[in-house]
Amino acid sequence: MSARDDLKVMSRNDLTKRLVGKLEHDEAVVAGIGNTNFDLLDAGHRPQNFYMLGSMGLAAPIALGVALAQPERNVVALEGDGSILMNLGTLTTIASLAPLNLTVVIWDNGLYQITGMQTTATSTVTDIVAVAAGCGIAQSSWATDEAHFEQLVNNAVSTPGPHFIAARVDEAAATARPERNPVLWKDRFMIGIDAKPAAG
Ligand SMILES: Cc1ncc(C[n+]2csc(CCOP(=O)(O)OP(=O)(O)O)c2C)c(N)n1
Repeated sequence: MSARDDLKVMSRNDLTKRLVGKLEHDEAVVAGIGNTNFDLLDAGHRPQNFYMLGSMGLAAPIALGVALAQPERNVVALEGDGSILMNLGTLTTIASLAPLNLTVVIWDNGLYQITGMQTTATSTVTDIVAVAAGCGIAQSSWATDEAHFEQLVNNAVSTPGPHFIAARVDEAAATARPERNPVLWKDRFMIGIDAKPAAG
């Protein structure tokens, strides 16, 4: 039993679109493997989006690196519960380095959905917000409904972080798929965040 048990299950795709709708400037968004990056693309490609193809648990550390390298830019990591569970140590690093411009968003469906719906520990015993707070990310919250999620995102992009937001989400099948070309996305992202000049 965890605090998660009583929370509203929301549409992952809808929440992703609400999040992207709150971005006003050149915020970088780093999305983890599978549904998180499928839905980010579905919300409309932005040059400042990076789609992690292939490895779990890397959205938050990549986003951390961008946040540290570009302290003037707000950076958002989107990650599934299974993926963040695979790389929990990154939460302690984020808490220790405490970048003011980083927000981690977790889509918690309690599943390793895209590899066959195996359940994760968040479906039973683990409260990922309590984990993040315990790692030292003081501003860690569950989103209780869509309006609260938007309020948390507004707060995250306008006040000093790091912020950690988790939402219980559904298992709807994603429809968009980024082209499976990691170098292409890396290059586009680097150009999008001014880390590499656009080819003349
Ligand atoms: C390091 C690593 N281990 C295992 C896999 C296989 N794998 C790919 S996606 C996935 C499940 C991802 O679960 P989650 O992050 O919760 O996202 P969901 O599929 O539920 O949206 C697994 C086990 C992988 N790609 N990388």
